[in-house]
Amino acid sequence: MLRSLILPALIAVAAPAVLAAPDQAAAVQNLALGERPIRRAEVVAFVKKQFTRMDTNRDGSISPGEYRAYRATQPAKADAGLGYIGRSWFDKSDTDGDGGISPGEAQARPLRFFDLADVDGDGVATIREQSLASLFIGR
Ligand SMILES: [Ca+2]
Ligand SMILES: [Ca+2]
Repeated sequence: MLRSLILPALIAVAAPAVLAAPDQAAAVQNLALGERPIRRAEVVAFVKKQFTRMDTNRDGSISPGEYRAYRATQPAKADAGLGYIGRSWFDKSDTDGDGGISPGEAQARPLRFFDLADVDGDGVATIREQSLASLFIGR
């Protein structure tokens, strides 16, 4: 419960920094694990971009049809890493059960995995930290 209050605040703080650094934002192609350190703000930026791509009718919510369409064209799991949309993504992400995925719901799980990886909580998941988390991610 507490987490659901804290996360939006963190997101609000992290997002402008990404927007102010277009070079870094543009470099966010994927969130593959084990290749380079990943910043928490990158996860937020990636999921936002991905959400926009998925929400083809631009109603601010991902429908089951939009989810399936994206799944059919997304990068391979190893390339997408933290951003991979798995088979159970929709059911696990729709935490309020309203049949759509909101931006907040879309961010919650990847950020949870990120926080799992970022053991020391400094906002960066090092390659070493990612290798530990990859044992849990995708299960
Ligand atoms: Ca939509
Ligand atoms: Ca929902």
